[in-house]
Amino acid sequence: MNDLLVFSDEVVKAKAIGAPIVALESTIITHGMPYPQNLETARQVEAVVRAAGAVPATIAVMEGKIRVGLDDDTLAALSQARNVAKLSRADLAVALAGGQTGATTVAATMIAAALADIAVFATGGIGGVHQGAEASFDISADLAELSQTPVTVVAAGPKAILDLPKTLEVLETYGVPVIAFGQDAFPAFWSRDSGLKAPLRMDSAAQIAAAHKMRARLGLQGGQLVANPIPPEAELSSAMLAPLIAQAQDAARLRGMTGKDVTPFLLQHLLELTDGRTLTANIALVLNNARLGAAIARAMTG
Ligand code: PSU
Ligand code: MN
Repeated sequence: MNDLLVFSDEVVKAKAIGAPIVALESTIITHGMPYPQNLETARQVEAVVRAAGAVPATIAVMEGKIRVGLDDDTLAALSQARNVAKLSRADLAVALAGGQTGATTVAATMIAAALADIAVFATGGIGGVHQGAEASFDISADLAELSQTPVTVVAAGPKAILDLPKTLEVLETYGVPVIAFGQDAFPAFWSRDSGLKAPLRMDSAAQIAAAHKMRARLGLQGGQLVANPIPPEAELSSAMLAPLIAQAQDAARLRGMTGKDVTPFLLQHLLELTDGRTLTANIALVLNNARLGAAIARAMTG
């Protein structure tokens, strides 16, 4: 494994002293946000993790290696690169065997984090069950990953472009603990309240860390999903978003979008329909998740 994983100096040092580490994904950089906001956000997320007393490890596949912790030049290059591969569980081995470069989704980042012995991962939103999945069968590999890889993922809920009740049902079937942080309602990415009750609620990082460790003691596979509501001042109303989400879905259907292209297409379309307001909210919620991720990582080591 050592020849496949390449750690940044900062992560090597953190590992040597058992300091808390937070994994971060790269698909949000290459497919989730436009340049230059993607680069600014990636840097800010790392700064927030450091300010909160943990070490950031942004994960990507570069020339056939899993890089755990990226230097600023690599981050800058990734943020501007075009046609970067979006790597999920199905693609990871193929990309590595072929010496390729690509961004890791939530699923692939979880796999890499687990290999690197990193227990906590912060991102924006996870993939889930798409609207119309009963016909399209479009269910993100992120959900199956949460059921088998022991990483606690901090997100602002599944992206609001998804079918949230179905996403919760699949997570329940898979036995994934879905924990709303500090409230009863299940958050919906750009909005604090999806109108659904979260299956579980926790109010402290220590509780989340303890539950993560207990799963390991029980020999249970899989991780936890922490759904951290977007800060109130950054929230977008779901009433305002709902018709725009429907419009974006129609556009995706009309263009025959399928597979990996669906999520990036919907996010980009919504950014245009809201004059960038979904992007501003997305940035705020990622930073908020990075802060909570650092607190959980600290509680794990403490
Ligand atoms: N969160 C964001 N923006 C994103 C993603 C998450 O705020 O772009 C990415 C993640 O990498 C997630 C992926 O794993 O979208 C889900 O893609 P799909 O629905 O194709 O599984
Ligand atoms: Mn999909």
